[in-house]
Amino acid sequence: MRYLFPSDYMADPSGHVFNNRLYIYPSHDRESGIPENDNGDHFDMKDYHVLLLDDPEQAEARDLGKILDVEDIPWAGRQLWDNDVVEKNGRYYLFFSMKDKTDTFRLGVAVSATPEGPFHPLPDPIRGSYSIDPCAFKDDDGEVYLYFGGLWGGQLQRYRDNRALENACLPEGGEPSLPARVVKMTADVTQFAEETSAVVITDDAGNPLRADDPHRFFEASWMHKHAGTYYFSYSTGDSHLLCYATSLSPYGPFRFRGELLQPVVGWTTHHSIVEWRGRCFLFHHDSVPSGGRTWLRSLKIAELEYEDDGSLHLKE
Ligand code: FUB
Repeated sequence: MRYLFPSDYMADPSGHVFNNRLYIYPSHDRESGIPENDNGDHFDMKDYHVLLLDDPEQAEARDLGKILDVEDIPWAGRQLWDNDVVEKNGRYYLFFSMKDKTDTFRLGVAVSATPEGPFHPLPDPIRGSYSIDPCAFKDDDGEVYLYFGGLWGGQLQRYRDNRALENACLPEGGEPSLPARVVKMTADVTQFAEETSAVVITDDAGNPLRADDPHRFFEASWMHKHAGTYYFSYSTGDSHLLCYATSLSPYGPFRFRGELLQPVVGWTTHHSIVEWRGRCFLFHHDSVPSGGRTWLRSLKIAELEYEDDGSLHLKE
C-alpha cells in the first residue's frame, strides 16, 4: 500500500481505465473550520480535480487540475461529496452528490467530451434522486447502472422505497438493515430509467443482513464485474470495514463474501476496485498524514487478488 497523492488532501477515489490510462476522480478535502458533527458538515468540499496514473508502479498520481466547481452548479447548496464517472458513446458523465439549496442531498450530472474535463453540469439534479455516493457502472451490454446511498449525514434514513419520510428512521437491532439503491439510467445517461430498487445483501442462508450486523451496508457503493460475476463492495460506516458481496445480476440480491479492508485511521473508509493490465487494484483513503483529522484524508493504492472460487482479498 502506498500514498498516491501526498501533496493535497483527497478522498473517496473512483478509479477508471479510459484509453488505457487510469483516471482517479476523488473528493477534494479541505479545512473549512466547521466543527465535526454527525451530519458531516465538516466535510465541506467545493470542487473536484482529476488525477492520472500512466502506469501502476508510478510513484505518485498526477493532478490534471480542477474539473468542476460548486459555483458552476446552478442548483448548488453546499458540500460536493463523492463522485464517479462513466463513458458512453464517447462522452463522459460525472455523477456527484451535493446538498441543494434546502440542504437536501441530491445527485447531479456533469458532462465532458474527455475524461479530463472540464465537466459541464446539467441545470437540475437527477429527477427523483436523493442521498449520496453515486457509483456508475457500465455493463457489457452498454447499459449504465447507478448505485448510491449513505446513512446518517448521507440522509438515506429519510427515505423508504423512494419516498421521503416525515421523520427519518433508522432500523434497529434485528430489523433488516437499510440497503443501498440501484437504478438503470436512461440511454442518454442523465435520468433514472425506472424506480430505484434495494441492493439487498444476504448471509449464506439468503437472509438479508440485519441492522446490528457489523457487515451491513452504510455508504460508499462500488460495482465491478469479474468473470461474469457482479461484485458489490461498500463501507460499513460505524464498524469501519470495507466489505464485498456477489451476485449474477446487477440488481442482486448479493451474497456477503467477506471483508476487504480493516478499519483505517479516520472515521470514514471508502474505495474503488479497478482491473487494469491484468491486475486488480484497490483505491482508498485514510487520515494518517493529517494526524487523524477525519475530514482531511489522503489517497492510497493497494493490490487485490482473486482466489479460484472468486473470493477477493488484499495481496500479501
Ligand atoms: O467525502 C464525504 C463522505 O465521506 C463520502 O461521501 C462518504 O462516503 C465518506 O467517505
